[in-house]
Amino acid sequence: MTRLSDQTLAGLPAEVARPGYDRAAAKTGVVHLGIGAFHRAHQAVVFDDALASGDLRWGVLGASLRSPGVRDQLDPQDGLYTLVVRDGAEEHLRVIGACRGVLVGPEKPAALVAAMADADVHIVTLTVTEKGYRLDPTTGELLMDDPEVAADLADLSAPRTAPGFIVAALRERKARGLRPFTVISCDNLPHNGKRIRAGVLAMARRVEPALADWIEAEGAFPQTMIDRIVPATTPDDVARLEARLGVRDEGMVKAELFTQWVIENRFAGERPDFAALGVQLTDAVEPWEDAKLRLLNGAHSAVAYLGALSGYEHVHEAVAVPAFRAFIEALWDEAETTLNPPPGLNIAAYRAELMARFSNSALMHRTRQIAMDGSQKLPQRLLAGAAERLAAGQDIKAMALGIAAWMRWQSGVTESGEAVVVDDPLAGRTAGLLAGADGEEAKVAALLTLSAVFPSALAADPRFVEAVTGAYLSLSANGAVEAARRVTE
Ligand code: CS2
Repeated sequence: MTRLSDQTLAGLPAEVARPGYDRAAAKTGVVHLGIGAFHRAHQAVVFDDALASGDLRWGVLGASLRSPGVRDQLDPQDGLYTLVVRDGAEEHLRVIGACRGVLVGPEKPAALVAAMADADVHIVTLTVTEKGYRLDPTTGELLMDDPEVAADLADLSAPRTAPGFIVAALRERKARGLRPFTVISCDNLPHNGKRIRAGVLAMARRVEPALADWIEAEGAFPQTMIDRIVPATTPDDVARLEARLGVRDEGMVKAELFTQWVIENRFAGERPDFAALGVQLTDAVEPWEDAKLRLLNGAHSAVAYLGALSGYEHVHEAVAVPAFRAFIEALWDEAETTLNPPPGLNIAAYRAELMARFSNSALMHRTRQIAMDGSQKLPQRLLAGAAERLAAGQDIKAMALGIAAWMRWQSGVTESGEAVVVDDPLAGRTAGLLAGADGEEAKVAALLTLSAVFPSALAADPRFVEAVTGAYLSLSANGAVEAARRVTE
C-alpha cells in the first residue's frame, strides 16, 4: 500500500490540513528525545505552527532512546504523519511536517550527540517518561548505580541515558564555543525542569566539574506543564485512517482537541514566539503543574486501577459508572484543598472540563495504558496530596482508595481472575514483596516498605497506614465499584 509521503501529500482529500510551508527550507532547531505519540501530538504541533507562521528555524529532529519503531514508521513517510483529533463525533485530520527525521540513540549515539551540538539547535525537548530521568522518585537524586547511568559516567562517547546525551552534547557545545540549548522537559513530573537539571548537573559534575559550572551559569531548564490526552494508536486506528486518506500512515497519532503547554519564562537562547503560538509563558509553573498532576493525573491513575481491576477497558466506560464518577469528585474535593490555584485557573470549571475530557468516547483511552509505571506516577499524583492533607489534619478516604487500587494491581490479577502484566520498572520488587506477605494487611505493610515510592514519614504515619489498609481490605472484600461507592456514601 502506498504510504503518506511528500510525494503523496498533494493527493490527500481536501479536508486534510497539511504543511503550507517549504519543508525543504526548514532548519532543525529542536532535538526531541523520546519521540513517542505524546510528542507528536503535542509539542511537534506547536513547532509545526511555528514553521507555518513563516519562522523556518523550528524543524524537529526526533530521537528514540530505545527502539527503532517510530523511525521505521516515519522514515518511509519523509517524517510526515497525521494528527487525528477526535472530539466526540467530530474528527479533524492534519498532517504534521515538523519532524525532519528520527535517530535511534542505541544505533547511532555519536550522530545524535553531534546533531544536538549543531549550532542551529536551540532547544532540546524530552518525553522519556518518569523512569527515563534515572532519578530516585522520592529523593530526586540521580541513580548513580543504575547500570546505564554508570556506563555513561564511565564513557560519554556513546551515551545511553537522556541525561547522558544532554551532558555529552553540552560538553561538545562548550568545546565549540556555542551556547547551551534550552532543555525543556515535557514529562508529567513535578518540577520537571529542576529534576532534569539536577540529573544533568550531577552527571556533568562527575565527568568534568568545569562543564557543570558552565551549565549552571549558562544553561536553562524551564519547568513546564503539558497536557493533552494521547491514547496509544491501535491497528484499527491506522486502518480507519487509511480508508479516509487513501494512503497508509503508520506514524499517525490520535488525541483530544484540548491542548495546553505552560512554560517557565527561562531560556538559554533562541526560541520561537511561544506566546504567539498559544503557549503560556509564566514565572510560576508549579501551581499549574500541581493542579494538573493532582486533579487530572491523580484521577486518571485512580480510575485506571479501579477500572482495570473491575473490567472496564477504557476511561470513558469507567467514568460512566456512577460510583466511579462520584468517587472522582470525592478525590478532587480532597486534592483541591492541597492546591494553590494559579491566577487564571478556575478549579470548578477545570474539574467540569476534565470530566468531559475523560468522557470522550471517541478516544478509546485504555485504563491499562494509564496503569503502566504506577510506581513512578503515584508519588506526585496521589501521595504528595495525601501527605499534605494528613499534615493539615484532614482525611484521605478517596486518595487512600486510589493508592490501594495501585497496590491491588500489583498482584497481577483482575477481580474476574484474569492474569495481567504489571508493566512497571518496580514490578519485580512489588511481586516479591507480595509473595512474601501472609494476609491482606501484611501485603499493604510490605508494599509500604518500598522507599522509592512511599516517603518514610508517610509510610510510618498510622493514619496513612490505617486509611490505605482499610481501602485495600474494602477492595478485596467488595470489589472496586462497591469500594468506590462506600467512599462517597
Ligand atoms: C496519563 C497521562 O498515561 C497516563 O499516565 O495520566 O498520560 C495523561 O493522559 C496526560 O498527562 C494528559 O495530559
